[in-house]
Amino acid sequence: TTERGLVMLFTGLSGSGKSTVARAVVEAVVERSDRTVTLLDGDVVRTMLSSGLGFSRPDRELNVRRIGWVAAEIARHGGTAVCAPIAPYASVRADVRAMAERAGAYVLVHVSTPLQVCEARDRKGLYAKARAGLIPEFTGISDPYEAPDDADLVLDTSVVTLEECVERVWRLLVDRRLV
Ligand code: GGZ
Repeated sequence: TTERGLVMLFTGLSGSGKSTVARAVVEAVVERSDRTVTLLDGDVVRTMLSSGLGFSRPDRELNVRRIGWVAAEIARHGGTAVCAPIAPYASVRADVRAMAERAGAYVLVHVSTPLQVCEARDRKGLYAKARAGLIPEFTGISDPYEAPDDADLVLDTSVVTLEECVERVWRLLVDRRLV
């Protein structure tokens, strides 16, 4: 039933690997199914869709709600939207779920890589800056991350390889008859 629209949201901390997993999932879905996929990745969204927004609670809420709205529109027309914002607030994720489910299917993936691993990786040096007080309201350090209790899948990239993450997401989509 590839005509049914699909929204997939990958939520997790900065450096958790959600963008990497999301990109690999997009590749797999494009290769293995007839679905057309739009990736709404954090960086691009913040440049194009949410330019001007910062990281206060209201700005994050607006950012994630915009992503959810665009994703739901894509799903409403039978497409697949893969989104990878931190999306730290449960209430906003619930709004996204509601918008998505009205339009098609919704799959929530929690990329649960522990903070200490994300911080040890510190690919962009942001955690060091946050610890030094140079970035206020940094998720996990000085700003909240509300872990979801409604995730369809939980992936800890410090324990599971990228390939296995992709296979687990793929199996979920197969089980739900979404691919
Ligand atoms: C968290 C921040 C912050 C603060 C800049 N807190 O690892 P990155 O760099 O590439 O991904 C992070 C990205 C988070 O943006 P999102 O749009 O995904 O966040 S939200 O869903 O909460 O709206 C990080 C960078 O932006 N970054 N400042 N204070 N991450």
